[in-house]
Amino acid sequence: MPTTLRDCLAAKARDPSLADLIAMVVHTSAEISALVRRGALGEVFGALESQNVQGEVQKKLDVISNDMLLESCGASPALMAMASEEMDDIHPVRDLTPEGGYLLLFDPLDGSSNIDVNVSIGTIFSILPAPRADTPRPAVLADFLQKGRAQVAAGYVVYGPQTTLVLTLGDGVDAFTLDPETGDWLQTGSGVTIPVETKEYAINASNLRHWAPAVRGYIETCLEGETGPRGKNFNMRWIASMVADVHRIMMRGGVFLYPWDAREPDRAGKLRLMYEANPMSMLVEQAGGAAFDGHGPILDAEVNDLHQRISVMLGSRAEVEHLERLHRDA
Ligand code: P6P
Repeated sequence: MPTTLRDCLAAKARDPSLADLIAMVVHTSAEISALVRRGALGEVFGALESQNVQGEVQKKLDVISNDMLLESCGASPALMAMASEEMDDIHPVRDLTPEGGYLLLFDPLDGSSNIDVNVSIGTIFSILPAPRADTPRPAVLADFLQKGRAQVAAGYVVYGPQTTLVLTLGDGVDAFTLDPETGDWLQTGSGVTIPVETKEYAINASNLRHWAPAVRGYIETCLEGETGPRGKNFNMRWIASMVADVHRIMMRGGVFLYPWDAREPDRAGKLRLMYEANPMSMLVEQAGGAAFDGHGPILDAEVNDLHQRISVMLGSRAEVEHLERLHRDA
């Protein structure tokens, strides 16, 4: 009999209120999955007039899934505040206390540009410890500005042919698949590990002319194949949905790159640190991989802003270490 998510959380989460919060996020993801599956039948397609803090047009389902997470997770007693890609400011839930608690950050629907064309998308979440406050006070933005290494849990739910949760509480990575007949989350992966070597990379190759020399040189040597300096042929995949591209890497290895590029020279990268790169990097490191921002480990990146961007190169450890050497020698 497969292990259920609840049993796994009971065994791995030292704090039952952390298990409760994760269970709430995952339960809501199952509800989001049901909306995604209905697609055009559910009148949730299309874009709104509004833009998010990133300046991106918001899809109806972006905002709907964001509001679903706000409403459901707010009931979790240890949750002090939330932050989301879809909200400019933090969302305080209850006052900080001497006992501490948790801060929840999420990208409610990553890859949402793929919603209307039936390509896998997903929810990414990160859980940070809430500061302890001797005198109760609402959480403030500065409470969120913690390095990725401080996360107590991270995960994503990919809405694809299966609805799958990949989760870490800092003690390895487990995978669970939603049984559409019973609504149960059943364990389908335990101690998930990323192969150290790979022959597969994921990058938006149309940006080649904008990349820094180290990245351009890396891709060009991959393209030279077995007759070139890498001595092996590579394959390329790009789904343009981070949660789907990273899931492939978690399951079979590979390296994912969304590096700095010259289109936005003052911006470190396209992807967001707090609720995309940090949770994915925790999962990747816990699975034996590596995650690099062009200077050092993503999980050690300085945090200055809730919505700051970062350059992302993550996946199979040997391939990321090769990229680190190229950047060091550039
Ligand atoms: P591009 C989706 O919008 C996203 O934030 C990530 O999920 C994805 O990896 C990336 O952007 C795709 O970006 O420039 O290839 O469309």
